[in-house]
Amino acid sequence: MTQPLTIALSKGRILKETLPLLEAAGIVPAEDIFSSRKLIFDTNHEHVKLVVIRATDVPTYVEYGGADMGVAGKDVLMEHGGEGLYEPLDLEISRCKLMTAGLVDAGPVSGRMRIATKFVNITKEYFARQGIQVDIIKLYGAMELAPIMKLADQIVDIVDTGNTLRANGLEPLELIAPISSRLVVGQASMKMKYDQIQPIVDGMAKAVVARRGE
Ligand code: PRT
Ligand code: MG
Repeated sequence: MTQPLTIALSKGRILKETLPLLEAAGIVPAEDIFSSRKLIFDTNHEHVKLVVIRATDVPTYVEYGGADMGVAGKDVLMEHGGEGLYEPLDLEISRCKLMTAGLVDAGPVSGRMRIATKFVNITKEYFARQGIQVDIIKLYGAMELAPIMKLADQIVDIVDTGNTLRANGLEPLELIAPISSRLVVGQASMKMKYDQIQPIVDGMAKAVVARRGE
């Protein structure tokens, strides 16, 4: 029997690059996702639905079985911790870097460094691994502003071209991790719906390889 299958997609910049890979695996939304305000979409497969949600909510939905599988940035997955998830495929899309950054020509810091970021768990672990004690300040956006306003000495954020840093008088410092988007599958779903999930993983994997040659 075919069971219902739900795929959680990150809205925003990842979505546009994800849809062609899904299509290569034979899954096409029944209507245009970008011109709709709906959250749940039917597809060309009667039993397959797409939900389009905040990137940071994707691993949570998949972990708890609200969705069977999903697509999210490695940054989001690292911050979440990955409990309950398999990560069978690097989609090689939405590439960027997770980095520390600070003001250009910032002097040495006396005492504990203050780091502003939305990636609290990643930051804690990154500095702890080096035996450096830091105070972490959680922000939800515009991390670049924090050093300028003397809220923090450094930030941990996503860097792509580096233009955002430069435009604000900051420079990239250390690479924490190279980032790309990943396909994740809930561990319980993988057991229960393996026959439905594995062909989708295979189809997307083929598309990823084909894309490399372009
Ligand atoms: O925006 P929202 O709060 O809803 O969620 P989100 O920020 O998680 O979503 P979105 O769509 O902005 O990003 C989703 C994912 O895209 C991230 O989790 C990354 O895995 C990936 N990605 C790839 C990026 C970038 N490139 C990127 N350049 N995410 C963010 N940026 C931002 C970055 O935060 C910084 O402000 O772009 C700026 C840096 O870009 P450069 O080119 O100036 O260096
Ligand atoms: Mg964003």
